[in-house]
Amino acid sequence: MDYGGGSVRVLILGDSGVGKTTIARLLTTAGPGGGTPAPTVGCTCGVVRHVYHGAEYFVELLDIGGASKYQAARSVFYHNKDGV
Ligand SMILES: Nc1nc2c(ncn2[C@@H]2O[C@H](COP(=O)(O)OP(=O)(O)O)[C@@H](O)[C@H]2O)c(=O)[nH]1
Ligand SMILES: [Mg+2]
Repeated sequence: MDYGGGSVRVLILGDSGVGKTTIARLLTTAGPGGGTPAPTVGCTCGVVRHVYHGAEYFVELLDIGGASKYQAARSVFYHNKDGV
């Protein structure tokens, strides 16, 4: 597949329990998945193909765990981002 538009990295950030994993599942699988998502430890990556103005983009969604005890570990995911 030709991703002529390149790749785009979007971070999904927020407190625990606000629905980050649910919206990541909706965007990447066209459905919320079954049941309550397990808590996200670290980061879960999803990929979605998006066509915009005739170009295909490879969109990486980084669903980043919001629990305060992982605060120090989160910054490793904040590099090379294109959106939040
Ligand atoms: N009512 C309602 N519940 C939601 C919505 N999005 C997520 N939830 C529920 O909120 C809880 C936490 O969702 P989750 O995606 O794990 O949140 P995360 O911790 O931010 O990743 C789960 O029980 C979800 O089913 C929403 O838009 N409306
Ligand atoms: Mg989560």
